[in-house]
Amino acid sequence: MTTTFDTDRGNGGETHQHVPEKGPHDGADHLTTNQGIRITDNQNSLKAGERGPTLLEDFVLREKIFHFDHERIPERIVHARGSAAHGYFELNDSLSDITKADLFQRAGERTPVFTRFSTVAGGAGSVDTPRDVRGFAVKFYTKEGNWDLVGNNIPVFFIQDAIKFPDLIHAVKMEADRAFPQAGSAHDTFWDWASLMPETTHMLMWAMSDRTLPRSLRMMQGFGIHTFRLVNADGKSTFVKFHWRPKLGIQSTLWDEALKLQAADNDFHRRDLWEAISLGNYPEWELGLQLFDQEFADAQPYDVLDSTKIIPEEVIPLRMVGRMVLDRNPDNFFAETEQVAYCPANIVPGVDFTNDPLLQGRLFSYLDTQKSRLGTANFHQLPINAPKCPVMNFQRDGQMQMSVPKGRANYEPNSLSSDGEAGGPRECPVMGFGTFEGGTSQGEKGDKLRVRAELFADHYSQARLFWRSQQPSEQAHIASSFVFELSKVGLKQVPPRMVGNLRNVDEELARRVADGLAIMLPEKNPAARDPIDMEPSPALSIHSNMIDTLRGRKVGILVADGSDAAALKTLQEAIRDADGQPFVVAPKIGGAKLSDGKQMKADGQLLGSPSQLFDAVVVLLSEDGAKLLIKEGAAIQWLMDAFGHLKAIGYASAARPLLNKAGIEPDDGVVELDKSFIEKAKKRYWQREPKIRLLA
Ligand code: HDD
Repeated sequence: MTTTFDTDRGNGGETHQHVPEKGPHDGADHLTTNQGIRITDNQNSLKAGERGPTLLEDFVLREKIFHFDHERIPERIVHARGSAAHGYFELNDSLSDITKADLFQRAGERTPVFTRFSTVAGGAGSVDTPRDVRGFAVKFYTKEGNWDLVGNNIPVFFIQDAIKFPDLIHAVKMEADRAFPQAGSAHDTFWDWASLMPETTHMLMWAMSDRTLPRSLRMMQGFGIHTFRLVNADGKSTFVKFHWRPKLGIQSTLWDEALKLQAADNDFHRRDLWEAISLGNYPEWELGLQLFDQEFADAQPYDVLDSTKIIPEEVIPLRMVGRMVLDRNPDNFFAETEQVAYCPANIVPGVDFTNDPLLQGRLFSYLDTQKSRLGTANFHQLPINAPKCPVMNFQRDGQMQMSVPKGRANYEPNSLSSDGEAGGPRECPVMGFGTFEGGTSQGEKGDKLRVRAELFADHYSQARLFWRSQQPSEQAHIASSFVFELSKVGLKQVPPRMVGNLRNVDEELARRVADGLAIMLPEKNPAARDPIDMEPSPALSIHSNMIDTLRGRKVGILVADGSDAAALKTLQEAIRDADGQPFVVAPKIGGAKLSDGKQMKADGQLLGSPSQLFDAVVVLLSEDGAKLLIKEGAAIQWLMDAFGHLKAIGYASAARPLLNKAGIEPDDGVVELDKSFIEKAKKRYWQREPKIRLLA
């Protein structure tokens, strides 16, 4: 690797940019130490004699090992595993009537962003596809400074008050004494804690649904969760909730599929995001706003400052105002994805906080964590964190100070300019950030109290709303997830307590979970506030809102020697025409000799390309190919899994014996190959599930 200097990134000063080495003697730049000394030999340390000890004098070796020893920084306490990309936000509807934020003024204008997606519970090296909430953090580099919208792919949170966050995270992460399980909530401490905290119930419904098993980071929604404010030039405030809507629609995997994906590809989501961007299939989300005023807030049966509550879209529809496109992969994972430091307190004029007690606590936590993670109060100077607008103040010095402030002015006020020196920047009362001062009726002017407002005590109405808004196929997944998770709990008092809470959500759900665990239906736990029946919200269902498309999806095609070359070509073209990605799988990576006598290279070998990696599959085999693969367990499993994961299966008639061997029963999604396959491949076949799986 060679080191060059690139001054063109951010305003954080010079950065090292690593350029791949082109090979020996090909005119590449010289290898140097960090002091710029050219290195003659990068293969051998300096020794006393040919077989003698290595000498302390070898500064080239020492510097290299020293640097290597310090390459890691503490991983994030939560959201440690993540993947990110650069892109832009483009406004398509001016919001100047409701906010003075510069990025929301001019339709058509683009603001650069860096967006990081993450799992919550697992460590940085854990897998991509556990059942877990996904982080959805966007850093907007606006002309007025950085604005970070640090959200999740679920619109509510587990707790109402930040003081409970350390308890939540301690309970969900690997257990304190044994350091397992990694990256999952199916264990004693999480459910012990959650069952004692009825306010988690709404979020648990979402967490046990398919929302926590996204098919791709490109196919999930994002939410700012809290109620924020937008403030216009006249100082008028409007409440807002932020929503990101994926262009590709929401799509999730099945639980069995997610488990198998972990084995097939630890980096399934990271690779998918990287490859989509590399191929020019840029992921895209629309930004939608739910806007409302104090009068609306006061009229709701829940508190808009409570982060365990949504405002149904049917009540306040989304105003779509722009789109985010991610069009560039990071140049360096550590420098960008690892060192990016999001903070909900990074806000621009025209956007403001509310008194949501969860948000208020976050305003402290993130800045604090960056100091321990990145080691210095100057972390904002790292190129990925540096604003793309001027930064001018009198903050000085500190570890790893990268800028070289000039002159004597490091305090304010000063009168140095009257002596002809630079006096430095001054306050900006008109354009600067001004905290919204308007009164609200949220009680913030009262005495100092450690209490929550009365409406926060309703923990079940919205959990019930979520349950009642799901399709039967989704309800079966939720009930089964509760059964699975609670089946992993060894503390005998916990499952009945949890089911006792679920009786407040829905009796049928509680009964199904109790049956699945083979326990007696426990007493209903007393509710602090009786739930009310809210109007079901169809927008909360994934299954009824799925987009039938091949866009952004992959179709696996199994071939072997003798497969029909013309049929393969036609199929690949049809998939591409539908914006899908064909992926040819063969018993050998070198490919197969097709019917035209030509050898065709495969995209993946059968053993390393199980069908869970695809959204639909095709078996394009000749009679001989089918005879061969009927003896290959991986081919049979390939089909069984595709069927079990409710995917469309297309087949050439000669492949029928293989389908029979795999126990594939005919249904709407299993079709002999013709043009209709492309339409079939755009869907999942939920009606197949009860025939092949005993769900709770
Ligand atoms: Fe948090 C990271 C999202 C509540 C404390 N959080 C973090 C990240 C996301 C969220 C997406 C990763 C950002 C990245 O990619 O680097 N967190 C949320 C959401 C919450 C929430 C949507 C509730 C609505 N968080 C929350 C609370 C606290 C924290 C209440 C503390 C009181 N969160 C942190 C943290 C992290 C973090 C410890 C770890 C790494 C980091 O901040 O930079 O400060």
